[in-house]
Amino acid sequence: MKLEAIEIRTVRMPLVSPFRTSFGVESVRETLLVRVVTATSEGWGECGASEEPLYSSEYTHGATEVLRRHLVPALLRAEIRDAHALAPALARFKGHRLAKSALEAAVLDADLRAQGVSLSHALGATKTRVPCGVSVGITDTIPELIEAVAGYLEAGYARIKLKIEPGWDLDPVRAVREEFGDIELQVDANASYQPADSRHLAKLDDFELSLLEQPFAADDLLGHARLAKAIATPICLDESILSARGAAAAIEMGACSIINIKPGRVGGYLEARRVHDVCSAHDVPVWCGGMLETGVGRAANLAVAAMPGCTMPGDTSASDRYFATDLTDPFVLRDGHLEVPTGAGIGVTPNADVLDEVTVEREWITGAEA
Ligand code: OSB
Ligand code: MG
Repeated sequence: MKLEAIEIRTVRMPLVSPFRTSFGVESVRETLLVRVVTATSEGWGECGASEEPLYSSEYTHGATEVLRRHLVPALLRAEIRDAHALAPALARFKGHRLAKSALEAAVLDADLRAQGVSLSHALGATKTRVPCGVSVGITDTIPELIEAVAGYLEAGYARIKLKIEPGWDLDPVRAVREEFGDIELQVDANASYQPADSRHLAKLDDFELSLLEQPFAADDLLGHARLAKAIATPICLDESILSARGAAAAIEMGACSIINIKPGRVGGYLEARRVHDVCSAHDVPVWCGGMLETGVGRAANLAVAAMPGCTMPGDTSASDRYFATDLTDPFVLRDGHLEVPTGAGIGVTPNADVLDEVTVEREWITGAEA
């Protein structure tokens, strides 16, 4: 495939409500979109990075910089045959998985659109609609949390994930369990605990949670393995899993029994499929995580959520959970499910007017400059 030009756009979109986690509050989603233009088609990818490097070391301006200075010029010079050749062509550049994923997603979208094949088909997805969960941020008070959860349950979400941190764990979880009874409930600590907190975390066993996500630091696989032996609640890893090889190691060590797949975190949708396959081979359930994506990233994530090993509802929530106006036609929750796009590529295209309105920076890079 001949890549003619690549556009990088920084967008800023207000969230409908501030999203608070143990590492900070996000009120505006600042991220970047990549558009790839070929002789016969065009493709879009979204970057999971945010304004500040709080979830991982990547952040929007850093991702823009590594794309413009290193990844895009190298890709244009590499003259790759298809999207599968992108990761090998960029492998000498260490890290920057969120940035690489956005670029690969755009190339994959362009490639699949040219072939008239949907991303879900290309990934071997088997579902046409997927049950959706919602990730509920930390609130100032428990009544505010109860109100937020009540709204999401009323909207039909199939499971609730509560963000926790030291000082915001047992009481809010107990309150939600008591108020709403037998709902599917899980918690995400975003690496905010220490192994010394293990006895405290074991008290979560009282609440029959589906899982405890990423209690310890990303590089503490041993700590997670020890905790998994000490508590009944299944451990799920997010930040720790950066590749299919890493997933295999974490599973073999007993560091987790469930994995949250975020395509950006593992460097792209093709590696996400490999993580899925490793997990399926070990009977480890997976689910598709989220990074507060616009409709562009959400469409692609729905293809991941539709893969056969994704047996738990993911963080692929409807457009109105995030934005008043999405970049694409809105994804609407029906009966707790979102439909998996069936069109070629990711199956959606950003609305040009909305996109221009939220764009704060844009640049084109062509083969000539590379
Ligand atoms: O840990 O899963 C996480 C959002 C940003 C960064 C990390 C995480 C999250 C979420 C939100 O939990 C998931 C979503 O709805 O996109
Ligand atoms: Mg998480």
